Amino acid sequence: MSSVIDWQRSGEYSDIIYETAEGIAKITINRPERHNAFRPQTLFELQHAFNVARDDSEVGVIIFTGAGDQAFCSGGDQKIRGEDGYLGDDAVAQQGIGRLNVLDLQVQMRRLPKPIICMVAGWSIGGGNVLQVCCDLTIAADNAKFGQTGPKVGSFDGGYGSWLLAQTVGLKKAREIWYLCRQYSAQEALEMGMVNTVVPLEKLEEETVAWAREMLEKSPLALRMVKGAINAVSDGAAGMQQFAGDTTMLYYMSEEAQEGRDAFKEKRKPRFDQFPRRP
Ligand code: S0N
Repeated sequence: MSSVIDWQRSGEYSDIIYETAEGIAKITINRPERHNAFRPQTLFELQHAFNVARDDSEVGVIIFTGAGDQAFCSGGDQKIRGEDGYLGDDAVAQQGIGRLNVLDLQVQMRRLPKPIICMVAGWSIGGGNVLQVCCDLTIAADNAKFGQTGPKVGSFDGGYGSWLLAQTVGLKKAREIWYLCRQYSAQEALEMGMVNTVVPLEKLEEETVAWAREMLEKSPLALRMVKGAINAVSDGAAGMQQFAGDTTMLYYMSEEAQEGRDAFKEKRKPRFDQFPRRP
């Protein structure tokens, strides 16, 4: 894949790569020898990188991808799966306690108020495909293959991996994907609405960056609100809480809210009668 943009690398990571250019952050899982399977350390680093991208006011769109052209991500690293979750190198793992920390990453991606584009070459499988489903948009290369393996390898995702997938591709198709554990081509994924477009592998980054640039021309607050609104429907009270927080942020930005703050600081009664009672 040739690069169409001058990525600048930053951060100290072992399992991922963090790069930025032109208002776009690119986060890459970098474990190609395991088809970019994630372990606890990978997920800690991904959480850190997504936070960096969230806090960077220069960044408007995030691309999430995997190293190489063989896989976006093959899910949880089965070689370090313990009795109750995935074992890492940290103090918790030393006690023999496993983690299921991909769920924290999924929630973080859903709540992150900037669009995330999943850029998929090769495999998008298991918990990796759930991460793909959690992204706002997906651009697939023509060599991409999608599927869930849980019932084959002794796991399942009853959260976003089940019902968000069902919301994305429909109930019958979601059941088929989970019950049969088949693998689907990029074209099939497009037809079932799991991805937005399919492009030749050599055009993958070019197309993804083009979509990111197109979004960067749009109003950041409008994109934030649309993401929050779409997710609020499926995230229930947590989604509404996030969306309500966004309305509070907008209210803080108004002169009306600032009058309340100023009146408190100036020890006077607020003059809210200067603001219209809107129809
Ligand atoms: C992707 C597959 C189909 C590709 O097959 P292919 O092309 O024949 O390549 P391989 O030779 O199999 O793979 C190349 C090398 O990569 C290693 N590898 C691949 N996938 C993994 C993996 N997931 N873990 C560890 N290693 C992996 C291969 O072993 C090989 O290396 P060598 O030759 O050195 O052995 C095929 O690889 C495949 O089927 N992979 C496994 C896919 C899978 O089952 N993934 C796990 C599914 N489950 C999850 O993701 C957990 C769900 C989860 O995260 C979760 C859900 C709910 C709540 C919490 C959690 C949580 O865990 O946090």
